[in-house]
Amino acid sequence: MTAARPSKRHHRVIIHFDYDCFYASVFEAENPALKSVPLAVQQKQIIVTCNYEARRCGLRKLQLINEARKIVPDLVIVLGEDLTRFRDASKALYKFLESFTWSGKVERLGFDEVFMDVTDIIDFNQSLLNPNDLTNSFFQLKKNDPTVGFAFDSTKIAGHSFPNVPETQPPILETIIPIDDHESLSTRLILGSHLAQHLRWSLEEQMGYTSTVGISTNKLLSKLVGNLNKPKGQTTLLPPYVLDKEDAESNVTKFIDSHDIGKIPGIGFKMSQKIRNHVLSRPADFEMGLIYGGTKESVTVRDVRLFPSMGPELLEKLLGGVGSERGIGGKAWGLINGIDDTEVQQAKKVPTQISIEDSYIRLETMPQVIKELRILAASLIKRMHIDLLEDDDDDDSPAKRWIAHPKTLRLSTRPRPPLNSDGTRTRSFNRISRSCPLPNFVFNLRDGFDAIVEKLVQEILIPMFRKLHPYPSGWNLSLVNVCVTNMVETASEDGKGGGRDIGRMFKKQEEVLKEWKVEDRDVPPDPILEAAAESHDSISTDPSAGNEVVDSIMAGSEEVIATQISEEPVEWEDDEDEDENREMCHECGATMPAFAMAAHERFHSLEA
Ligand code: DGT
Ligand code: MG
Repeated sequence: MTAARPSKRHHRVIIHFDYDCFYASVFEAENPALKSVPLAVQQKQIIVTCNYEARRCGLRKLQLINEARKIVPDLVIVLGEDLTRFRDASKALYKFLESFTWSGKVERLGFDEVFMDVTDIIDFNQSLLNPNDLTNSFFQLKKNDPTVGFAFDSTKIAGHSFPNVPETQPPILETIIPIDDHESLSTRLILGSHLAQHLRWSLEEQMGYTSTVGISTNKLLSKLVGNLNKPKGQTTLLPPYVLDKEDAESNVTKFIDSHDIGKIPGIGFKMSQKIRNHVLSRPADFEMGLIYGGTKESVTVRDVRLFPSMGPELLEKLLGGVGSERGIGGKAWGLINGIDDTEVQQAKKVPTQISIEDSYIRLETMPQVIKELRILAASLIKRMHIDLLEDDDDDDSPAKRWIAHPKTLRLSTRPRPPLNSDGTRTRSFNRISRSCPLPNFVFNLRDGFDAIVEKLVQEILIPMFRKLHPYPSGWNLSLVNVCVTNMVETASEDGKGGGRDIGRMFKKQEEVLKEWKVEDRDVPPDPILEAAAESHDSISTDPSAGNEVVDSIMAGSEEVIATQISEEPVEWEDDEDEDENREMCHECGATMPAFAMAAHERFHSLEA
C-alpha cells in the first residue's frame, strides 16, 4: 500500500516553540550569573534538566544527581520541586506569544511548548508581496498599521531548513519546482520562517528566553522538524509536501520516515510497542537504560509504513479495542504519513481542570493519608486562587472574583497490586477514582484558608477516600491525586469569556449539572447561575441521581474509561499536571514515567 496523499492539507502555517532547557532558563532569568556556569535542576534524586553549559560538560536530562556530580564536580544544583516559578514563567511567555496572534490560536503543551497557528497573518502578508521586489519585502505584524513590522527578503528562508539548503544556492524560490501548489506553499513557509525568527528574537530580547522552533503546516510536522536544530535554532520543512507521482518521496515522507515510531507525538509508548511487536513478529525488547526504559529495537516510521498490509485497517486491529480512541487506526496511519488535522486550540482563559498529585514509595495508613490529603488540598485551593481568581475591577477595594467555578471534585489513587505467588509484582498504571460536586464553601474568600482546607479534608476527601478504599488498611498506594474539573465560567462585566452569553451558559449548565444538583450553599449563589438553574428544567433534581459516583478507571497514559464524567479526548495532552503516571523507585527515590520503572529496577538488580 502506498502512502496516503495529503493533498489540500497544507493550507495552514503552524509554528512550534520549545523553550531551551526550560527549568534551567527560569532560574537563569532570575539570576543571570547562572548562565555562565553548568547548572542543573533537581527533583527528587534526578536532574530534570540542565543548561547547555552543563550539557557541553557531558550532562544530560534525567540523570541521577550522584552520577552528574561525578561527571561535573563544580555543577551548580538548584531545587526545582516547587513548580510555581516554572508555571508562572510559562504563562508569561505564552501571553507574550499570544499578543502577536490575530486569531488567538495559541496552544500550550506542557510548560515549555507552544503551538501558534499564524495562517491568517501569513495569508495577509502573502497578499502584500510585491512580485517585482521580493528581496525588499516588509512583514506587517498588525493588519491596520503598516508601520509595525520588519523588513525581510521573501526569496530566502530564515534559519535552517529540511532538506538543508546550502548558502551558496540561489534564492529558494528559484530552486523549488512547482508541482502542486508548491510555489505558493514555499512562499508561505518562507513568510512563516521570517515571522518565527522575529518571534524567537523578540522572546529572547524582551523576555530573556531562547527557544527552538519548527515551521510547517501542521502540529505534528512543526513539532518534529524543530528538533533538528537545537538549541536556539529554527527549522522549516520545505516543500514538496505532495507529489503527483505516487512512488516519489515528498519531503514530508523523507523527513518523517527516519524517525523511530515511538518518537511520533500522538503514538504513545503503548501504541508504539504494539506496532513494534507486529513489525518484528515478536515482543519488542526493552531498553535497559536508567531513565527512559524505551525500546531497544529500532523500528522506524518507514519500516512501519512499508510493512506488508500496513494501513489504517491493520493499525485499527493492532491498536483498537476497549478504551482506545475511536478511529485510532486511521489516525495513527495519518500520523505515520505526516498528516495531522488537529487544530491549534484558541487561548483559554480558564483551564479545563486543576489537578494536584504526588507519588509515594508507600502510603498505607490512615494518618499518613490524612496528612497527604491535607497537603494536596492546600495546594489545590492555592492553585484555584491563582488560576481562577481575578481582581474585581468594578470595585475600588482589592476584592477578588472567581472567573470560573469548577463543579466537580475528583479523588484518584493508584494502588499497587498485591504480590504474585512467586514474589513478583504485576506492574499497574491503573488509577481508581471517585467524584462528587465541589462544595461551595471552597469558594468562600472570607473564611481563613486553613479552615477551608481542613473542612475539605474532613468533610469531603476523607469520606471519599473511605468509599474508594473501604478496607481500613493494606492498600499500598503509589499515588494520590485531587482534581477539580467541569469548569463553569462566571459572568464578566466586559462581556468576554461567555459570561453574558446566557444561551451558552444554559448549554454548559446542562452538560455540567445533569448528573447532580449542588445543594450546599455556604457562599452567596451566583445570581446568573441561579437564574439559569431556575428557568431551565432539564437540570436534574432527581434525588435518586445520587451525589457521588465512582467515575473512572484510568489505565496507563493512553486510556481513559469514564462512566459518568466524559473526559475530552487527549490528543496533545496538556501535561501541566506533569507527575501523572510517574513512579518513584524504592531503591533510589528517583521518579520516572511508570513504564520506565521495570527497566530501572533491572538496572538496580544488575548493580547488586
Ligand atoms: P531542551 O528542550 O532539550 O533544551 O530542554 P528542556 O529542559 O526544555 O526539556 P524539555 O523540553 O524536554 O522539558 C521541559 C521541562 O520539563 C524541563 O526543563 C524539565 C521538565 N521535564 C522534562 N522531562 C521531565 C521529566 O521526565 N520529569 C519531570 N519531572 N520534569 C521533566
Ligand atoms: Mg524545552
